[in-house]
Amino acid sequence: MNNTTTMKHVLPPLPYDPAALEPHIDAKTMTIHHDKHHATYVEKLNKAIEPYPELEERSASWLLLNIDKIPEVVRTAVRNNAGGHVNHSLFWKAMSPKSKGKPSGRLADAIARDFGSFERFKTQFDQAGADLFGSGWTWLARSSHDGRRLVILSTAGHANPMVTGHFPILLNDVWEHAYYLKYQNRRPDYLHGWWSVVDWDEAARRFERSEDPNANAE
Ligand code: MN3
Repeated sequence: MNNTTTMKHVLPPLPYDPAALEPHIDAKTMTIHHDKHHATYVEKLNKAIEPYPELEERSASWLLLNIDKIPEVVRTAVRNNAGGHVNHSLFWKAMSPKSKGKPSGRLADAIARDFGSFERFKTQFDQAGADLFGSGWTWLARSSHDGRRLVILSTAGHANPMVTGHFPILLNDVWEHAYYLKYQNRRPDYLHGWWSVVDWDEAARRFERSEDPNANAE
């Protein structure tokens, strides 16, 4: 039976208008980023797993966490495109036009404890993003070891720190496609402006969920 029109993975809608994050992220960048880049990762992921019905039942994060179980011929495609899908799905939700500007509650306490202060955390996060060579992501994540402390990580391509036992709390896309139309080579300006659109309520919810060792990190 030919059932190839059934698509398992679906592009989630942007949770706000593409112009909602202006002036920090422009509408054209948001539209291309979501409607073209993210859409293509979803499309290519579905295509890669199409010959393997047993994989079509799996979530994108399951595919990343079990990459050694993926047939070798599609493993790279699954790693890159499931990673692109998971990371971008988190990224849209990590931002909001109604940013509170800083964390509150237990997440704020944990950031102060693990980085010294919120300002020091921001400086280190920006530095990680500026230092990342080529395309990748910068993360605030919670380690599953080291007293479950918060750490700043960078990953290349669409790698996700959940595969190394870290629960993502907050992430920034440092691929050029995330900022080049507006900022060109001025990546530090993009990183700086991005703080104005961080959804700290979402980060706080993820921090709470990270308390549960069995929580799905997707
Ligand atoms: Mn991107």
